[in-house]
Amino acid sequence: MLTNNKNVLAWVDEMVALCKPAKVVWIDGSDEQLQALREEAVSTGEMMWLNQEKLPGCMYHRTAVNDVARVEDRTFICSTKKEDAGPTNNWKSPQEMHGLLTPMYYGVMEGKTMYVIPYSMGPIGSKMSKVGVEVTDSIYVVLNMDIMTRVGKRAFEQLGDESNDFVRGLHAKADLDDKKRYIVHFPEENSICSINSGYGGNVLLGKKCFALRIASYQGKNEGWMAEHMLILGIENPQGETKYVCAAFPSACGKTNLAMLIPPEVYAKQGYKVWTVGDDIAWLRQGDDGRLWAINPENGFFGVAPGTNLKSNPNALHTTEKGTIFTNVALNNDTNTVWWEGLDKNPPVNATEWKGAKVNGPEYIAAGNKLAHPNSRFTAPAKNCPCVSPEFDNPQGVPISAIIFGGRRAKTAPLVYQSFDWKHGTFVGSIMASETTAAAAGAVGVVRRDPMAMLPFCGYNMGDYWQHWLDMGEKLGDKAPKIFNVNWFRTDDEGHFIWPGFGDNMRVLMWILDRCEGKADAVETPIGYEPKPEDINIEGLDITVDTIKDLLSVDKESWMDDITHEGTGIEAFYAKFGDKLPCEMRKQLDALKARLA
Ligand code: GTP
Ligand code: SPV
Ligand code: MN
Repeated sequence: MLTNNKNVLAWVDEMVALCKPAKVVWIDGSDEQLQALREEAVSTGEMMWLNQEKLPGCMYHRTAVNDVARVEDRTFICSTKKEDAGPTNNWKSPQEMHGLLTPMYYGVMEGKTMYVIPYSMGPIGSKMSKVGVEVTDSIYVVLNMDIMTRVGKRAFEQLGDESNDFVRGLHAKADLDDKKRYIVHFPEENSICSINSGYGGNVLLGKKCFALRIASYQGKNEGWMAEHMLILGIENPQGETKYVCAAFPSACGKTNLAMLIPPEVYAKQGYKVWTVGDDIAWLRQGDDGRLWAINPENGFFGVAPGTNLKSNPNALHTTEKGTIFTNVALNNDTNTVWWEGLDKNPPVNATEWKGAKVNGPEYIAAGNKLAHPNSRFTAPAKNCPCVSPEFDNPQGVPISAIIFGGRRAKTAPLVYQSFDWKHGTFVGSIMASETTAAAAGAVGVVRRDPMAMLPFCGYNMGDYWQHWLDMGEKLGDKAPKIFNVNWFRTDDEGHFIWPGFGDNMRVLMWILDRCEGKADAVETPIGYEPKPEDINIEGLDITVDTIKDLLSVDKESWMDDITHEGTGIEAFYAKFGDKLPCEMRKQLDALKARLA
C-alpha cells in the first residue's frame, strides 16, 4: 500500500470487491516496477519492443480494429439534473447509469490483475494541480499514464493523508465490445467509468475525462478554467518570453503549433519558441490579477500521420526514446515505425496498423493507409528539444493571448482579433470546424465546436459561456486578448493557401504585437484584422495579395454561417434555451447588424 489515505483505501477496496481481480498491484512509479510491466506486456503480446538501438525504450501497440478513436456517442455526463449536462452532452441519471454499469463491472477482472495508478495532473507541489487514482486491468494504460502524468508515490504525497479531493477512475477493457462501450463521467461524484475500450482518449482517464470534462466542472465551481488548449512561449532576442494559449479542435494543429520551429526570418534575429503544453491548459487568476496557465499533463499523446522532419521536427525528436506508438505501421526490416507523411519511402516489408504483412508501396497505391489516420505516439515531455524551462513551474506561466481556431475551408480568415473579452467569448462560442479522425464517425463535416470543447465540456455549455464571461469580469483589464486563426483555407483546387506549420509564427508575431500595442489593425464586421502588409512574408513564396485574400471576409458566407438551417449559429444557440447568456445573444445581434 502506498498511502494511508482512508478515502483512497476505501474506494480501492470497493473497486476490488466489484471487479474481483486475482491480484492488486499499486503503481509506485519506480523504474523497476515499470520495467517489469513492460516485459510482462511483451511476454503476453500486448506490446512489442521496437528496435532498441534506433528507438531506445520505445514500444509498439495495436488496439482492436473497432477501437481506434474517442467515441463521442458513447460518452456521457451523468449529472443529477439533465439540464446540467446540457444539449451538447449525452446524459443519463447517475442512478440509471450506475444501474447499467455496475453489473458490467461485476467480476470483470476475474483471473486478472488490477493496477492502481495514483497520478497528479500538474506539477507536484503546485496549488493548481489535482490528483486522480485510476484502476485498470491494462498494462498499456499503466505505461501510457506513466508518460502522460506524474504517477506513483509522489501523487499520494501531493494528495495527503486526509484529503478526499481526488478523481476516481475505473477502467476495464472487458471484451472490447463496442456495443457495450461506455465512457461515463459523474461530475458530482468526482468519478469516471470506462469500459470496453483500450484506446487512449477513452482509457487514459487523466486526460480528456478528468483534465477536461471533470476539471471543467470543478473549474466552474472553484473559479478557474480547464481548456482544450496548447500553451507556448515566444522568447524575443532580449530574452523576454510571452505566453499564449490556443484552442483548436482535435487533430487541428495544437501539437504542431506548440512545437513550432521559427522561420529563418525570426530565428536569425534570435527568437525562440518553447512548449509548455500541447493539448490541455488549466488557467487560474494569479495574485497579480493576470491569468496563469499550467499544463496538467507530463507527456504528449500526439497524432503520428503528417509528423515529419519538415512539419514538426521537435515532435519527431521527442518520439526517439521512451515512446509508445499505437496503430502506426511497422518496417519489418528495421523494426521501426512508419506512418503516412513521415517520408516518401513506405517500407516494402511492412506490417499495416491492423497487423497484416503487406508491401507498403503497393498497399498504398491500391488506396490503403499503412498507419491509422488517428495513430498516435505517447512521448515524455522531457524528451522535447523545445520543452519550456517553465514546464514544471508550480506557478505556471502568465498568458498574454488566447487564440481560437478551426479547420475551415472558407469563411474564417487567417486571423482576427476580438473587440474585447466579451466579444472574444462570443468568437469562441461560434467556432466551427471540419471533423477529423480523432473521433469515431464521419471526417470532414463542418460542425459547431465552441472553444474546441464540444466533446469535452463536463456541464451545460451555456453555463460554460457564462463562466467565461465571469472570468473576464474578474480579470478586467488584465485579461488576455482573444484572437481567432484559420490555417486551413483552401483554393479552388482544395489546396491549403497558407503554408502553415512553422510559418504560423508570422501570425503569432502580429498577435503579440497587438497585445503590446505595437501593431495597427483594420476594423471589420467580425473584429480587428491585420493590415495585410503587417504579416511578415519575408522568405515565403506568397505575396501580399495572397495575404489580402486570406484575410477577406465574405459577408454573405458569414451571414449564411449564422442563419444556415440546422448547422448555423442561430440554430446552435437555440438549443440552449434560457441557458444561453443574454450577452451571447447580444453579440450575435451586433454581428448581424455589422454584416448587414
Ligand atoms: P489532438 O491531439 O487530436 O488534440 O490534435 P492536435 O490539435 O494536436 O493536432 P496536430 O498538431 O497533431 O495536427 C493534426 C494534423 O493537422 C496533422 O496531420 C498535421 O500535419 C496537420 N496540421 C497541423 N498544423 C497544420 C498547419 O498549420 N497547416 C496544415 N495544412 N496542416 C496542419
Ligand atoms: C483529442 O482527440 O483531442 C486528443 C486525443 O487529444 S484523445 O486523447 O484520444 O482525446
Ligand atoms: Mn486533443
